[in-house]
Amino acid sequence: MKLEDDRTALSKDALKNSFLDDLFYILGKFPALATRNDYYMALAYAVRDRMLQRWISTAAVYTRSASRTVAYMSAEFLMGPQLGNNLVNLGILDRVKQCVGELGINFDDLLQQEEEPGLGNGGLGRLAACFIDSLATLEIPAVGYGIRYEFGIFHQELIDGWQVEKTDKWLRFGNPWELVRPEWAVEVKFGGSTDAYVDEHNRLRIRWVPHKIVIGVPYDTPILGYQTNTANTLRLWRSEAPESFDFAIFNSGDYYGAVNQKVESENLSKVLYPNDEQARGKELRLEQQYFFVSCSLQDMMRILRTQKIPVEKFHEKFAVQLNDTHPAVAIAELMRLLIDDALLSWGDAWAVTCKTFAYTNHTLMPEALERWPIAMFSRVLPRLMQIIYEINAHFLEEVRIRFLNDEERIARMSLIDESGERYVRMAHLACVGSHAINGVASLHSELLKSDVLKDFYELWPRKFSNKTNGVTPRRWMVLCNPQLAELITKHIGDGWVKDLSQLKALEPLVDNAEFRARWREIKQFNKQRLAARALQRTGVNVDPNSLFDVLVKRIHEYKRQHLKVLHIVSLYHGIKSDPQLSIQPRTFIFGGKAAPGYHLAKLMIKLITAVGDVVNRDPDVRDRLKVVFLPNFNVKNGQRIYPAADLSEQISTAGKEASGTGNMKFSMNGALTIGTLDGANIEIRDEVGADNFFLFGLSTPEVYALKAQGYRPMDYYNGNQKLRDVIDLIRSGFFSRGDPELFRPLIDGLMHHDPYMLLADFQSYIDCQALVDNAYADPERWTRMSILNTARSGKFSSDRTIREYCSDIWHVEPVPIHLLTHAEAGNS
Ligand code: F58
Repeated sequence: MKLEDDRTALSKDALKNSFLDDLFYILGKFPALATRNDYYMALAYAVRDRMLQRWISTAAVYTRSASRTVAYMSAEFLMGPQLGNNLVNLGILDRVKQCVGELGINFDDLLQQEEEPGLGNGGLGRLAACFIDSLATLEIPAVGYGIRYEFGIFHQELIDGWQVEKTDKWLRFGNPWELVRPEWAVEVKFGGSTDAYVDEHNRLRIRWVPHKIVIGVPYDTPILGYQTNTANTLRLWRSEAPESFDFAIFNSGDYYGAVNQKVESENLSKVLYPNDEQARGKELRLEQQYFFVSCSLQDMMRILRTQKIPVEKFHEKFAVQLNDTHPAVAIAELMRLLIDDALLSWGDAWAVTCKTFAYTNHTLMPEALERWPIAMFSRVLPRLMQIIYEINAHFLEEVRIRFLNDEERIARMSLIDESGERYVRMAHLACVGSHAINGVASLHSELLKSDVLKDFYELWPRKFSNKTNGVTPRRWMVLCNPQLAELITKHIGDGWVKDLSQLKALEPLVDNAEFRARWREIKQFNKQRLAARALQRTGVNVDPNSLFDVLVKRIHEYKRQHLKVLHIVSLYHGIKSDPQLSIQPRTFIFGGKAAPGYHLAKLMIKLITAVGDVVNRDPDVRDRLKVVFLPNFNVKNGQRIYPAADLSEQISTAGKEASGTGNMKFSMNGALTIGTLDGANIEIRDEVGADNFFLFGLSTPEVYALKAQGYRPMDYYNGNQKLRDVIDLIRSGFFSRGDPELFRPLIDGLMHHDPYMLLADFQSYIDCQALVDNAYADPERWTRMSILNTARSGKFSSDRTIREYCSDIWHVEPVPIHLLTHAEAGNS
């Protein structure tokens, strides 16, 4: 009994004992020799023991229960560091901090030691991470299925103001949070051919004779809910070569050939594609997608067998959510497993499949919709190609009957794009094989219905719904902004952490001067912390009393980081022309990665840093304006940045950003937003009130109308002196040491094409920034607005989002877990 207590108890003494025990018996070190990483690992193992007790209890209950399980399939899970989050969810953060301190170790150093698993590009991957946190917190049986990339999103460095990519070796020092489960490995087929044969029962069957087989090995990470006993699983697949496969080559004496086979198989899960748009025509990417999808569905089949549930009831056990189209090949794969392996009829298999899947779309950019060349698809996945053709034949028959041979419509809707080179359209496959389709913010869902997926909406209007994104308040408030969390809890209790709508109770406190003062003090503290960090990382000294104006997200033309630059240059030009110009001192903070092959995005980074180099050095302005680009924006850095922001920049062209989630993190942490009517900005503004939001720019209908009437950016340039000054200054080479060529691709692009209409929105943006200045000049007014932003951000908890998915799409119920003792676990 004693032993059990020590390994799982949450008391200070027990935790301290475990920590030292793990240092001795897992790391094999004693304090005099222990490195900071040894201490981090020892603490992680001590925490993991507490989690494993919950994990085992959860597994025991789930194995016994027939309850429906959510399988969240995503090619990306941008988890961020685990230690702090697990401590928050276990409710022992402060206690552990104290313990570690008493042992003479700096707790923050240990948190810093963790290499974050950056297994995602941006919003989509981070959303998956927030969702699995909420699923566990709401006690919903769920598994996250994905890929255990050996290299996550690249590490960004800035050299001479240019982005340079370094590999992300996140597994270098080991990963204490995962457990490998080789006993549940599965085989995945690739390439080769198919043939038809008649089996011993006289049935016509298809055999897939692959060119290669790869083994998928599951690596499991426990995902703890906040103050619950639920610990769900994130199951990520790593690819390995099958041992037997090498034999033939080995025997022929081709040792290198055999080893190469192994290397090739392991390549599959080697690296995350760093594009935040479609990786066009990359065969390895298609192989990655099929690999994790096939592994995951086979895993679900194994679970059905264990629980003695017939495959006909697959959909009763599992609700599979497709996080965009990257896992959409799952629709064809489940059909293959049901038909070829489980011998269901086409009709029965199709009914099960459609009741299993639901699809979330995350983009409105037509060029970002995934499609695979037919030639490649057939070569890599010959059996799946056949199944997709068959699905298409059945589907087009339905369209034909419904719309009476409307051939244009049929061509538009077909799963196969035949307008030129032939492609498989993954979004169409996802729509056809799912019973539910959703967008991620209200405007986005409307635009899916009226534009991107219009034909599908006309065919199946009831499949469509909106699920506005959310973020987890555990990581994005409690963990990253502990002082604010404490202040809130002091005034309204701690119920808000699980029910964010309770933040509403803060509203009356805007009239409490003491509360406002403390609110400001906390923001100031967070700003000082970020300023210290900025100095350390960039050498730029920023003033924590200046307005922190922050733009952090992937670098993309549609997100318009260069519009922000135009604003900075206009202020710079303004001060140079009139040194008495009255403006609020501002620090412009940028962060974000550019896809390595996206040249214009990389040039945007160079433009930001080049403007920064001039502005930060110029004695006429440097006390009023500062520009910093914080390298390597990731979850860990985000946790320092959001709480320190005064102003959140959400300035995409209306109709382009599906939702955004950074916008929510800022607002929750008391930053005010300057933004367009795009994505979830609209809903944020609806919630916080128009008075507490800085709105500018064209609306989506205005953008469409302007485009339709023939947009001529030159007209804006010619008609606006200020805009001309700004463009001309950049174009002259002033920020590029006299080289007028450097930024020409960007500037010429704006003057002659400007697909994202920066010039059309320029004046409105500048005017709106003047209103921001005014508001910031009155600290009491600003603080009121800041408090109201937090108080009214309750809607943007991912708990709310997940509740909606549960009731409208997945039809799943909570399954509470009680903690098992050793003895009970042994008997179950
Ligand atoms: C993002 N998409 C949307 N894609 O841009 C953003 O508006 C939304 O808030 C977020 O999803 C969550 O819904 C996004 O991050 C990717 O990173 C993909 C990675 C794989 C290739 C295609 C893009």
